[in-house]
Amino acid sequence: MISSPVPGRRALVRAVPGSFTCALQSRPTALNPELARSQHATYVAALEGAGYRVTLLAADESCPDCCFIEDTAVILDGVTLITRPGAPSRLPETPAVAAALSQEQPVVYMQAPATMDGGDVLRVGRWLFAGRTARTNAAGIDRLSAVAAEVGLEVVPVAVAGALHLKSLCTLAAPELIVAVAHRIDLATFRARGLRVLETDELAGGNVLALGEVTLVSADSPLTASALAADGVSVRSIAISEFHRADGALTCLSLRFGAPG
Ligand code: CIR
Repeated sequence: MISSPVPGRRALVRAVPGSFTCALQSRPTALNPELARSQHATYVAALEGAGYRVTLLAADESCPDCCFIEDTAVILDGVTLITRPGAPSRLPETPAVAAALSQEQPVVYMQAPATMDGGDVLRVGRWLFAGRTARTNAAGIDRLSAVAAEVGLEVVPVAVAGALHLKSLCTLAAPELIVAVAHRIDLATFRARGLRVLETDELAGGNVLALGEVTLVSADSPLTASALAADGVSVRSIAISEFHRADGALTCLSLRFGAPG
């Protein structure tokens, strides 16, 4: 078990605002910022336990969704693309994130009408699978493709229906192993590239966070955790129920350098 920082592993997270009660939700239910903060603290501790040096950005009360920081940027090799989140209420989240990320490596921007949420970008090796969703449009994917090409990465567009983001449905669980919610996405895209896919029937199971030696799994997807463990993946389950209630998941709570997934 790792408990001290591993060189190259850094993560940026953003605190949960009191206004989290007004976060975007596909199914409105009451949200509890205090519970979310407690779960966020556990999440940060898990990143640190996996060797990540974590920087915490202050919350912005005028941005109820600001803790879902993954959507504001796509970190590539030597350059970071600051996105234009597809929900207008989330556009003001990006300047503070851009300022923090520009300390690490050069940042470039996306211009209107392009939109993209980072939750739609799944990196596997040299591929960037990019979900076409209500949040990420064709111009956004074109911009990502242009920036990615400059650093030798290839964008593979993926059609996504009935989910907020591509990574709501599938993520990287271990090198060359994708975990995906069954029957919700065309898995041929992954299999054609030699990737294995572990399908799960649990909705919360499609979003896991591979951190090197350990992969975080939502406590709401115990069967996925068991299946991954049986496949040889070292898993750790953590509770993020309050973020699920606002359509969030594990990957969306951080931006990571040096992470495999
Ligand atoms: C939203 O609707 O934008 C937020 N309530 C949830 C964003 C979750 N982001 C992610 O999974 N990458």
